[in-house]
Amino acid sequence: PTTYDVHAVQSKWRAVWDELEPFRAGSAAPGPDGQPAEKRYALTMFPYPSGDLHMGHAEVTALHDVIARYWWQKGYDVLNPMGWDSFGLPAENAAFRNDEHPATYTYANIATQLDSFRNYAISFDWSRRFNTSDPEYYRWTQWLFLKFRERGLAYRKNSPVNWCPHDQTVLANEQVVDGRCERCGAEVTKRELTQWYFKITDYAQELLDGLDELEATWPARVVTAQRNWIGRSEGAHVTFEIAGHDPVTVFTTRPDTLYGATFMVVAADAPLAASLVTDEQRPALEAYLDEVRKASDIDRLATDRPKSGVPLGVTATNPVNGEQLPVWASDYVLADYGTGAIMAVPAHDQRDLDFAKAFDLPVRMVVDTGEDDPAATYVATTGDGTYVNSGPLDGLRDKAAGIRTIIERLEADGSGTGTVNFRLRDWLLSRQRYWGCPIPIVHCEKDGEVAVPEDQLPVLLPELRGADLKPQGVSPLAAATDWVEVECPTCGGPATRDSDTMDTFVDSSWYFLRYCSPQYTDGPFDVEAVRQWMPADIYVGGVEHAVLHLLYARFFTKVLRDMGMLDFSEPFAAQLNQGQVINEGKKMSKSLGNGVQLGSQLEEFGVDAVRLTLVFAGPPEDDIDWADVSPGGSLRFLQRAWRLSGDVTSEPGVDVGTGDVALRRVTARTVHDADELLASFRFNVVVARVMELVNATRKAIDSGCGPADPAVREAVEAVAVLLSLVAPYTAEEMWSRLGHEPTVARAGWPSVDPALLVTESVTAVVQVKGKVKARLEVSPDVSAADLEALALTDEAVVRAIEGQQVRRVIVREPNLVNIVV
Ligand code: ANZ
Repeated sequence: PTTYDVHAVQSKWRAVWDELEPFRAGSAAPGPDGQPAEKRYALTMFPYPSGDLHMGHAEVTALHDVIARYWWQKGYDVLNPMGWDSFGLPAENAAFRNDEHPATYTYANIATQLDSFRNYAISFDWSRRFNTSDPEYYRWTQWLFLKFRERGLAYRKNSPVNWCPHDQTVLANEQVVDGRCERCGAEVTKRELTQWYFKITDYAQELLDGLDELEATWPARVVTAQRNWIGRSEGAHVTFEIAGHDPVTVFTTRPDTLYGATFMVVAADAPLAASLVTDEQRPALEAYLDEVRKASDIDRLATDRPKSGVPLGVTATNPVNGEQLPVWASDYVLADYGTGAIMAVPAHDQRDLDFAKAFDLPVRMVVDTGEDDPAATYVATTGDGTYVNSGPLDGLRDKAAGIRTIIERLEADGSGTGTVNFRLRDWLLSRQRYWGCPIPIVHCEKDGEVAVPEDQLPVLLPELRGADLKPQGVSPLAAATDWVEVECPTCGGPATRDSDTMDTFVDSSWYFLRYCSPQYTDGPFDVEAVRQWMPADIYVGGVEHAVLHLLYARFFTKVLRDMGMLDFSEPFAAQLNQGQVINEGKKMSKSLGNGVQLGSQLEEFGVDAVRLTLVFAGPPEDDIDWADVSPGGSLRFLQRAWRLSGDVTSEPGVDVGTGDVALRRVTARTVHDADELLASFRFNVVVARVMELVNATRKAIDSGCGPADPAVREAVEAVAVLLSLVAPYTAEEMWSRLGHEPTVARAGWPSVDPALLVTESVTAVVQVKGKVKARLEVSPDVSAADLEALALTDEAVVRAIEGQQVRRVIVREPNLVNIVV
C-alpha cells in the first residue's frame, strides 16, 4: 500500500496484541548471564470511572507508557498494571446525575474505559486489573482497617467536622479548598459527629523525615506541599494559672517573647472557652459563637479579616513575671491547632496586634528591631533584634539563645516545656455515603464497638436496588434495616453495623501493593511478590495528588512495614507529574465550551498521532495547550516514517557493518542520546531526534546511499523501535513491512557500535621540505593555529627540523601543514 490507513492499521494490530499479550509482568527473557531480568515497576494513578477517558487520561498514560515501553525494550521485566478507583464520590455523584445505581454506572464505565485504554494501546498488563469496589479487593481494605485498629491507629471520636451541605457528607481538611468542597465547590460548614479517624499523626515526624530522601527523585513542589501540610513547628507549651480553673496551656513558636504577652486568646468554639467564661459574659460568648460557626478555617486565619471576639471575664497569670492577662475568646485562634489557646504578643504578631487595636489592649515591644514601635504604628515587627522589657533576656541579640533561655526557665519551674507541634491532623475516614467500603464494625449496647471477625469479611455492601441511595446527612445504609441489624459477634445479642463507609482515599492507599499479587486470597498481598516489585520505580500522575493520596499511601506503607509485611518505608522511588491539557490558554471546561473531546481527536487523527502530539508538545511537566499543537502534523510525520519502511530493499538480518557510515553515525547517535534523554524524562526531545533521523534516512534513500544500503535498514528499524514507545501502531506496521514478526514492542533496544559515536576526524599531512613526515588525526574544524601547533610539536616533525631554522609554515587546515626550513 502507498497510503497509510490509520484505522485499518489500528484494528489489525489491536487484534494481534490482544492475542499476544506482550506486556505480562514476569515475561522478560533472562539476561545474557542467565540471570532473571531485572524488575521495574511502572505505576500510574488509576482513574475514577466517572465517564469515558478524556484528554487528561490520554496525556498521563501516553507519557507513562513511554517509560514502561522503554523499560521493556531495555530488557527489564516490567510491571505496568492498571485498575479502577471505583468507589467514592466522583462515580457516585455521576451515577445519581444519570439516575442509575452507582454499581451499574461504575461497572459500565469501567468496561468503556477498559476498551478505550486497549484501543489507546497503553502497555498495561491487563491480567492484573481489579477495581477497589470488588469484594475481593475491599475485603482486604476492611482487613487493613481492623489491623490498624488493633494497633491503635483507627479510633472513633466526636468532633466538629467539615460538612459539605451539597454532597451531604463530611470532608477531610484536605478536601476543603478555600473554604469550599473540593469536589462540588459548595461552601463548607461545621457539624458535630462521631467519626472514624486514622492516627496518621503518630507518623508525622517519620512522614516528614522520609521527604529528605525523596527530594532527589520527587518533584520539588510535591515535597514542599507535603512538608507544609505536615507543618512541623518547634516551640514551647507554656502553662498559665487561672484562679478558680485548671491551668491553660498555650502553644507558641516564640516563647522568647513571653514578656511581651499582654492578653490570652482561646478558640471561641472550643470547650475551653465555655468552661472559662464567667456567667456575666456567657450570653455574649454564645451570641458570638453563632456567628463564628458560619466561617471557614481559611477565613478565620486570614490576616486581613477584621478581628472579633469577646472577653471571658477571667485573667491568666504570666508564669515569668506574674502579670495578670485578660483572657479573650476569638475565632482567629483555631480549636484544633496547637492547644487551641495562645498567648498574644501584639508587638510581634500582626494578628494579635490587629486584635489589640480593635479592643484597645496594651502593646509591649520586647524585641527592638530598630523599626518604629508597633504600639505607635500598629505594624508588628517580626525580625531579629535586641531583647528589651524582657527581664533576664535584656540586651541579648540571639533569638535561638533567647528561646533556649526561656524554655530552660519554664522547665525549671514546671510552667512549660519545649515542644514540637504539627499542623497535620488525624485522617477522618468516615463518610455518610452509600458507594464506599463498609466499615467492618458493629455496635453492641453491651460490648461497644466490636470488630467483625476476619472470617466474616468482607462485609458486603448491600445492593439496595430501588432504595434512595442519595446522601441525606446520615449514611443511606443506616436505613437498610436487614443489613444494619446483626448479632453481636461477641455476645450474640442485638447489635447494629456501622453504617458509614470509608473515604475513597483509603481504597487507594494500598492498591499499588495489590497489583503485585492481584489474585492473592490469603492476605491483602503476597509479601514475597511485593518484595520483588516494590517500591515502584516510577509513579506518574497529577500534581493534584501531591498531598492527600501520596501522604496517605506513604502512611499505609509505614504502618504495613511496622506490621512486618513490608521491608521498605517509601512506596514510590521516583515521581513524575504531568502538566494539564488546556485549550486556548484556559482549563477545558463545559462553561467555557473549550473542551476537546478525546474521542473525536482519535477518530480524526488516530491513536498514534494523538499520543505523539501529547508527548512531543513539550516537557512532560508543562501544560499542553491544544490550540498550539498539531495532531495533523503528527500524523504527517508518522506517514513519513511509515513510508520509509516500504522503501527498504535489503533483507532482514543484513550485515549493517558494511552500510553507509554517515547514516550509521546518525542512527547510532540518535539511539545513544535517546537513552540519556529518556532517563531524564525529556521525551519530547527524543521525538525531535527521531524526526531528524527520519529526515536523514529519507535523504539517504533519495539522494545518498540509496534504499538497498544496509545502513538504511538499520536506520528504519531504529525508527520503528524508538517510535514504539510513542506510536505503537505505526511502529508495529513498520516492523511488519520490514519483514519482522510482531511485536516491535519487545524487539529490544537497538545496539550501538561505540566506534560510530566517536566524533569524526580527518587526516592532516605534515610536510617538511616537501616530504611527508607525519599524519595527524584532527577534528574537521580544527583552527589553523591549533593545527600548526600540533604539527610543530609532533615528534617526527621535531626530529625532521632539528637544528634547522623554520622559515615559513603554510597551513591549509584541516588537511595540510607545509614547513619550510
Ligand atoms: C506567641 C507568638 C509571638 C507567636 C510571636 C508568634 C509570633 P506556626 O508556626 O504556624 O506553628 N498559634 C498557636 N496556636 C494557634 C491556634 N490554635 N490558632 C491560631 N494561632 C495559633 O504558628 C505558631 C504560632 O501561631 C504560635 O506562636 C501562636 O502565636 C500562634 F511574635 O505565640 B505565637
